[in-house]
Amino acid sequence: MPRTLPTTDDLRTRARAALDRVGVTLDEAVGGGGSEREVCHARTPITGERLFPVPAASAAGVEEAVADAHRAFLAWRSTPAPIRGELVRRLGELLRAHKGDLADLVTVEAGKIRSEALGEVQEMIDICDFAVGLSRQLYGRTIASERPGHRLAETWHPLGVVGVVSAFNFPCAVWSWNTAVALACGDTVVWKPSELTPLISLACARLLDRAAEDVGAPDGVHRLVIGDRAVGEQLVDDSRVALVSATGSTRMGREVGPRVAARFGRTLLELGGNNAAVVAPSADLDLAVQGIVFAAAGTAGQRCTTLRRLIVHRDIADTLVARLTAAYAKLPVGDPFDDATLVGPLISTAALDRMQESVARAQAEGGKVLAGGGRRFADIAPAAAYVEPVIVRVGAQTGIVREETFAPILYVMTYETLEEAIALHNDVPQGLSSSIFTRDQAEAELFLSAEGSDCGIANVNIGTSGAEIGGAFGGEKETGGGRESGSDAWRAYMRSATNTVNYSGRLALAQNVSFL
Ligand code: UN1
Repeated sequence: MPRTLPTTDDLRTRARAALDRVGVTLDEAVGGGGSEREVCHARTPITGERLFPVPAASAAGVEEAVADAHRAFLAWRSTPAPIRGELVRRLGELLRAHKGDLADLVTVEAGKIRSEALGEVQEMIDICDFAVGLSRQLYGRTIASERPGHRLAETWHPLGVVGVVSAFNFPCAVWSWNTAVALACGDTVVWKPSELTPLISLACARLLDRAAEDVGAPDGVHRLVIGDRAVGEQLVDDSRVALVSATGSTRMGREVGPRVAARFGRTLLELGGNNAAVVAPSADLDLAVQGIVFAAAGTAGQRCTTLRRLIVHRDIADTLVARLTAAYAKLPVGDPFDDATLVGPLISTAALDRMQESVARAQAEGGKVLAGGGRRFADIAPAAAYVEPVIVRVGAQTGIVREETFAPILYVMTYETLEEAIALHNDVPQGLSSSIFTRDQAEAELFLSAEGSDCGIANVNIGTSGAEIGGAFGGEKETGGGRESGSDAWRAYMRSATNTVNYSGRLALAQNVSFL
């Protein structure tokens, strides 16, 4: 088990080297004109300490960024979609060339273990490939007209400037899902990343700028605005921002949604999850244990798709729980750059406080802690938050179990009938991801049916996290209803127009209406 941590100086050197290779010069890093609103500090959860000051965009800088993106949109929307795809193809090439550098920055700033950081960059590469293909597949339908000599069709047009607001836990993949698809769709993007991850966003923005230069795309197809809540609010309230695609807490979405709706803008919301897995008596327990441990403890419980609730048939509950607690006892917690580590740090000590409060609430509500909870490395890195993932057995789906705590806490409950399990499963405010472990096909199909999981993602014999980019990603209820990434999520980034073309030479009104 890793016993030491890198020093903040080591991490600074590593981050600076990655930024250099990508082409980011920190001193000139943040464009967007005007005086700076304030300085934001890049920091690392590996030691909990600050790395570099990064200038944040001023109000004037945000205004300029939106104006630039809007100006670029007016040209970009008329660029043929397959030509737009060339920009995304070039971005994908640069992401491939800098995969290791970007993964380094993800690990430094978000604390992800190496394999997950590389996986996040791979998601970016994958969505670029997807969006290049999409640039030749923005299909509209031709519809049978009720009138002779008429053609009825649907056309998809670019929408405008897309404001992308992303969170610390997927500091670059979520940006890429939005940006690669938006660019192929003919939109331009203004990105407000999490204040906790400015360096990776500078690196991504630099690579996209380079791609735009290489293919001759208009300046302004993408702008980065680093800053606090005020920057996000400016995007939310700017009527030139046609779509606000925001990933974060349900609390954030509750503010963003109505504000954008008040100006009749569009939103795409990816908010909290409280994801569960049902484990049926027929489940392959070897597979279930592996799937559950990755989904619940992976990324230190900081995915929106993290497994937070386990609903286990009572006949196998003790066996499964014993196997899970044994697996948890061996989980290597520590330096995410160490290949042996599986659980890196939480993003902050504030996140650790919230985790401890939730565990205490669960205990007060009758829960029993079966594994984990100990803090690690507090002596050598008091500003960092390393914690052993926790399993809590609960008797009922009480208050805290119904909330999302962004930390590795797995609540375990039991059930007797599948109907009861599904009812428990759906009885939370959130609706992002779900899964069932079973070898009984009828059970699996029921879980996937209209009477089954009410989530945007429903899986069989695989955990709740780690979706591929090819499917649409998002969830229902307090998760916000948005769909990003693959399938036909692109439609959210475009506007459709219905066209009726009369080539008959005479006026025929629909529904046989006569007039004149
Ligand atoms: C998120 O946590 O915000 O399905 C996104 C997954 C990843 C994306 C998670 N592909 O876990």
